[in-house]
Amino acid sequence: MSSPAQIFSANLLASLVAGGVEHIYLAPGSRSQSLAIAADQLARAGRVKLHVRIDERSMAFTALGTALASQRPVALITTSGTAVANLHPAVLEAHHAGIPLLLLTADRPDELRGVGAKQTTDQIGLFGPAVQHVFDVEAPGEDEDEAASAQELASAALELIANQPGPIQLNLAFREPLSSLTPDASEIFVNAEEPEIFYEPIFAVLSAQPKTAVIAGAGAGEAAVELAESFGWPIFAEPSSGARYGANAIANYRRLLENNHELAGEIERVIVFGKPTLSRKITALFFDESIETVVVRSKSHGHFDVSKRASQIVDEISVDDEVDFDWLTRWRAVDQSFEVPVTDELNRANIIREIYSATTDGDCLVLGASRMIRVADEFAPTKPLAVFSNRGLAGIDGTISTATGVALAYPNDGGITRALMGDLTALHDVGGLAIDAVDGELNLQLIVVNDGGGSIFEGLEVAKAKDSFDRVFKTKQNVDFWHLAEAYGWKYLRVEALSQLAPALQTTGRVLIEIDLA
Ligand SMILES: Cc1ncc(C[n+]2csc(CCOP(=O)(O)OP(=O)(O)O)c2C)c(N)n1
Ligand SMILES: [Mg+2]
Repeated sequence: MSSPAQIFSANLLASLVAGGVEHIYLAPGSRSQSLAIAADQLARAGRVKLHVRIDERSMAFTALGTALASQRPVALITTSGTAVANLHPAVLEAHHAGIPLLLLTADRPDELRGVGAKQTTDQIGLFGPAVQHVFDVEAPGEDEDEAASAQELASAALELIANQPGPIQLNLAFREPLSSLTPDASEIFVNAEEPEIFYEPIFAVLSAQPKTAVIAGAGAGEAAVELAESFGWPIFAEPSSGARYGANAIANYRRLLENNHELAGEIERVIVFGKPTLSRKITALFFDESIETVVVRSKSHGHFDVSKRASQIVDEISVDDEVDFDWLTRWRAVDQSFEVPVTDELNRANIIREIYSATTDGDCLVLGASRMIRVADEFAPTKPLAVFSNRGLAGIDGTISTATGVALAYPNDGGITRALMGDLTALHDVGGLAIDAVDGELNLQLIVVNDGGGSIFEGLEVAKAKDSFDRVFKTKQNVDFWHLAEAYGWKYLRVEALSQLAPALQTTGRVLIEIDLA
């Protein structure tokens, strides 16, 4: 006999898959058993990719990476209780970076809530404003048409997420019997309709005169490049903007601004795409009273207006006259004059150069938070590459898992996912090294710049008080990355000279590359 829980779960997952979900993540538990069974059936039939993890926190970041790289909704299944809370860090990042996650959180039915039943807490409202919607779904029962209501729920969730990418919680109560072996989800085929998109773009016609710079933060995308190239404006693009390429990209913008080059003083207007967070000098432009700020709305990162001075918040831009291309010519010349001579020292700038030169079409990069992404912003060449980073909240958590999720979304022919991070960032997510063998062999490199703690804080005033600094900021660590890699079944390479880096970057499979900068 089929249990109502199983009928509901089989239809829900079959409908999500029909509606475009390609990856399901699962961490096991009893309350969510009907969902697990349905997910397994769909995966065995080749209709979806299922990834099973032990730790929900790491699982959620892996799902985040997959959704970030594929730009498609990814479903996550958890049991009730603390399992749900473990999704929270990734949910926050997904909320702030507009990453589509469908959280299927199993729960007890009404009669078991608030009476001390085990593994039961208030799961509605747990994520606060970090989820854009919570569906509080009652336990499926004998009398209802569970198949139809599950299908309606799936299409409502997919429509919401298509209109506003971010996390959505489907809190699903289940009553005994919690599962049955029928119906088989893989035999359910649902006709999914394309979700309706409710979106009205705002057009703006700007004056062609002001000397303009385009600023591309995280999630900016190619629209920023198109605008800059159409009107001859220089573009200052962060590494994970998806816009750091093309003839208008000013590779050395960061050093140029930091040196207060006079050309920077001539900027009269900035047009912002995405969420720029890496450079104080860029933020200063938004607060400069003599500079007009125009913000382009981002579907993923909301509209960025830190100084609350945006003269306009728009979607598409045209200009009223011819623009003066001499402005761009001057930027290009100054950009070239800021090129730094290349040495053969093992330093951060050269690490970035080697990684960018090894990475080509079909490969991709994941950049952890902290120091190295800033070094990339300063020294990375302009080159059209897929570069991902969690800049919604810029946490140092979940980076190994995010990179794994990106690699799982990129099952391309031999391409390599290279994830660059600091030592503390790597240690924060050691659990992410545990990968399900069923996921197959991944070409995934974890490049850990080991400088013995959090060196980004060396820029703080307190760094002068060395003892205090070492204890409460630097957090020195002595973890043996070789044994760590061994324990989790990863290859391990250690780089102590720059000449060793390029060959290490050609390693296939799963490898942890430790770069010794201590
Ligand atoms: C979850 C989380 N906790 C704390 C921080 C604050 N934080 C920012 S950078 C950093 C140190 C990172 O050290 P490491 O990964 O070794 O990078 P490094 O700067 O040394 O290259 C910390 C603790 C954060 N961003 N996210
Ligand atoms: Mg460090």
